[in-house]
Amino acid sequence: MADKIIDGYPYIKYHGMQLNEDELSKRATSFYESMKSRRSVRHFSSRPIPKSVIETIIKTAASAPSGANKQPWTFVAIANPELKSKIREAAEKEEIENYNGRMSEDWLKDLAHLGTDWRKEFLEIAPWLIVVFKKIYDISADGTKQNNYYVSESVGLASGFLIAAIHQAGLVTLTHTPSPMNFLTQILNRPENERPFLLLPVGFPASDALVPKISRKDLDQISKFNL
Ligand code: IYR
Repeated sequence: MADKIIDGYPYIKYHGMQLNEDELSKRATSFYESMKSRRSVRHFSSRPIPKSVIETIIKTAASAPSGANKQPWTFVAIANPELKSKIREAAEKEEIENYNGRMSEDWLKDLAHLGTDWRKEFLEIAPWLIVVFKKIYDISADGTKQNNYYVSESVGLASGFLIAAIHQAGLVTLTHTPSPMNFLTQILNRPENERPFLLLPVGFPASDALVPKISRKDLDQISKFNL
């Protein structure tokens, strides 16, 4: 079918579903059941993951909505061992400072039950690292700056999609935010319009992986319904 033109812009038909309530409920429940088993995992297996799987996961992330559809993100996927070692070394250098003075006593107390510390061996063990960069502006082919909008919101949404895609594939990740993380710009040689946003190791969990015994808030603690 030919595109429909409105105000000079092309539109295509959106093929949505019109499910009955039973089907709706089944689908919502099944996705919830799947997503609620997701955990941030810090103990990785070094078992390799095909590049094609990482490509597909990134395509899912990039299906997220973004301000003015600018898609202001770059996903840098790293399997190269030398690069991973460089990233680990630089991240640990910052984290040593963080855990030994830059983070407040309250912050360290809030983290104690998660068992985190400055050591980030997962950055070398996990077969892939994905670094999400946000593009604070775009550079067009002729070198001029182009605005992006709601960049952090957009890249946050894409990162959520990325984490969901990793989980749905049967893999695990951790949203790691070494701070400051400008070392990623240098090591990965990214252009000046890109800022590191998140660093995610991706892989299978180690066979003896442990996760903290923690719970999620109840629905009535996190929602209000106005009928
Ligand atoms: N970036 C540090 C500290 C850290 C901070 C928060 I908030 C966490 O939820 C977990 C860790 C680190 O990665 O160890």
